[in-house]
Amino acid sequence: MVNLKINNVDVSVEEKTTILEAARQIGINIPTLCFLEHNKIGACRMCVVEIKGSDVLRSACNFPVKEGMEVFTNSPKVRESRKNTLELTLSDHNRDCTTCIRSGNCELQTLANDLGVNTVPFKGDFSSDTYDDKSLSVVRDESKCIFCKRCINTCAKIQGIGALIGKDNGFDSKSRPVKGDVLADTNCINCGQCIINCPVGALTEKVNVDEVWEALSDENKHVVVQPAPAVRAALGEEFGYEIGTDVTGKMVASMRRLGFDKVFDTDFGADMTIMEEAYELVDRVTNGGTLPMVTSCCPAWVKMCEQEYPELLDNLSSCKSPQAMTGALIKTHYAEVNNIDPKDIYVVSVMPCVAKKFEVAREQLKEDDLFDSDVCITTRELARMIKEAGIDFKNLDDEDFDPIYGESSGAGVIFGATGGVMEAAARTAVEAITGEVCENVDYEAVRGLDGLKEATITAGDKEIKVAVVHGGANIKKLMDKVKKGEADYDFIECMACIGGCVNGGGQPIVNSQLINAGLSLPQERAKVLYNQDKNVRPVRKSHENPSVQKVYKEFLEKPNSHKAHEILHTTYVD
Ligand code: HC0
Ligand code: SF4
Repeated sequence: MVNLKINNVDVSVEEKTTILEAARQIGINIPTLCFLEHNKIGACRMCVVEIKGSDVLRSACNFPVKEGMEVFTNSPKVRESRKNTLELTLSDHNRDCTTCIRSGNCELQTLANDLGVNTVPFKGDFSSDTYDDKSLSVVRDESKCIFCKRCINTCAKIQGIGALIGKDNGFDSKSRPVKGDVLADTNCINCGQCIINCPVGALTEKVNVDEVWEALSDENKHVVVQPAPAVRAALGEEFGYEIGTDVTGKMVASMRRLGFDKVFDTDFGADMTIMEEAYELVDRVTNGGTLPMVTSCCPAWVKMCEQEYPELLDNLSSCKSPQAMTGALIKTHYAEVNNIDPKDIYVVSVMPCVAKKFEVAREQLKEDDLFDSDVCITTRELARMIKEAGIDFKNLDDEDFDPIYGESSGAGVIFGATGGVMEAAARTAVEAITGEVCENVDYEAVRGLDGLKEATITAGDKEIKVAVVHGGANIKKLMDKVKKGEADYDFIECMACIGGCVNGGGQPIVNSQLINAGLSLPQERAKVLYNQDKNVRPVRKSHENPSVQKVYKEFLEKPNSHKAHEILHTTYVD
């Protein structure tokens, strides 16, 4: 152990602990702006501290403790230095806070308030006013970039992509596309992890709220909405609920207040995906199809596969994602049964993901000029719509989804967490292979946040080797092995975001101080979904969902039927 004093208080910590971590142990939060576990670069100089005997202020985030050290986190010298640095940062920051999407949830704004910085003495033009909104998912505003490099290192280290790099030197340094002038010209996979790691409003989602308002006010349109599994696990955060609060009932009620004609559920589509995907797997395993089969419901992973692993495109499941399946069934079966012209139906997807904005626009997800889903907004955009409409979210009574396309199993809801698709698929595939009812449906081995999870699932005399991987860099490691024939799996689940969709790029943005202090967002939000699976949903297997059974009986005949293939399966871009 190392013994030191911080602000005259004795502290004893393990070797190699940083001053930042040591201070936290005695309840002192040293301010940070650039620091993240994967961005320990000491660039923002917000976390500087004074060490007795040294004239140089040190960055607490990457300076290790030493025996006998005396640290001051709040001395006049420290406070003055932080203020000067913050003023300098603000001098090249477009401070239009009143109209900024991150106002109220901006780490720079919070720091300026906390540190009492209320004037900016420097004047002059900003070093860049480049505004890049060509991507369908991510908008870049260089006038807000503070060059903390969080996005750069998230994209490179966590996602393994490297679509953003630091360009230019000194005062002009900004995060910029690795090639060309716009992010859309790079290998960006649209995951939006850069957005949720950005402390300011330099990276934001492409906002599609106006299209939704327009549809809602069009009397000739039948407007239906489908929220993804993970939305209900995080939407409450935008209304002051604790992280990990289930707000499903209020979410549904608020959607009705917004004026949607029907509130359906992507979880229903998740059950449909499982039906098609589990039978596709059984077919590939028993009839010698391309293995390993790899899930295709994460559009950021699909884009990565198309760009970097074209030789593995046959490994991708041909199933459309739940979001697309729900939309496709609404525009076919639902339209037919309710005698509505599919052209008059407008499907709004609410997703925890900004890559889904890219997915809804894919040509492959279009039939007779009609897209499966018409527009995709994020959890954050939904929250803004609810606020704009003046809906008192907290005081809404819980309501239920509308029948058939709003009914789902526990298997459908766990899709939103890493391992969920695999577990859901196992529940159906095992019974499809053995023809027997399986009592134990908890596949614990594929749950949790390990970057790579492996398991062997037994179905009668068959053993199915599976892997679950999340985070772009982890996916790449695994896919490089698959490419070389070094990975002996039958089925792989890939989700581009760490923790799966619960931690998607469209989810509420949480101040990094909480995450740096040990909060596991994916874990807290996933608990909501696993609780729904175990304690709330009437059934836990996709094939036991009565609505799924009804749709097959009335419309699709059976999983992987000709009709199911026409409506629910897709192709990829080589
Ligand atoms: Fe997901 Fe999905 S689980 S990708 O992670 O498969 O976005 O939540 O909606 O489509 O269901 C996101 C979340 C979805 C889809 C589902 C899948
Ligand atoms: Fe990188 Fe994902 Fe951001 Fe694209 S969306 S720049 S891939 S982190």
